Amino acid sequence: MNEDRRRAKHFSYDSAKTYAMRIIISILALALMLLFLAAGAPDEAYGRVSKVVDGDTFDVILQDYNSSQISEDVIRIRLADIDTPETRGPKACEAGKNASAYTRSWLLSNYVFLDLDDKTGIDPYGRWVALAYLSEGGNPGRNFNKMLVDSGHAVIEDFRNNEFDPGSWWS
Ligand SMILES: [Ca+2]
Ligand SMILES: [Ca+2]
Ligand SMILES: [Ca+2]
Repeated sequence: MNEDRRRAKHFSYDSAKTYAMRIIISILALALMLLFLAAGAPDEAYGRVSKVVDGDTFDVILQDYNSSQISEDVIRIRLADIDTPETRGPKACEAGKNASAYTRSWLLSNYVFLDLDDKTGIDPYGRWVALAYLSEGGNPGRNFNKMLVDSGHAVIEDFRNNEFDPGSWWS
């Protein structure tokens, strides 16, 4: 083999290696992106809880948001895929009051990060369906929907028409 041919062979081996590297990097980037999408977006809105209506419903004074669908400064949140006992009407009970007290103690006057439901948005009662995360060190911390279930104040009620999957909260 003369010198030129040897160099040519060497070159094609190197470029094949580079090409393979590029493919691997692309696959890794795609996997990361999918992971990010699956993990949700806890920073779609951020604000301070001004009122707790009951265990799974409260108002947030928005400080920041990146959803073009929001047009108000104060939005009502209905925590997604869970249900706390009632505090009003014929089904009102002590457990409903306890759930409200739990939510009030964790959230009232505190800041929350919100992952709003991109599929259903505002429900028929004018409430944003969402996951709420405690603000911990200025970042999205614990999933409050999950905390309500773990503390026994709420049960899972998985609506299939929204973007959330409660099964993933414990994985
Ligand atoms: Ca309820
Ligand atoms: Ca979302
Ligand atoms: Ca769901």
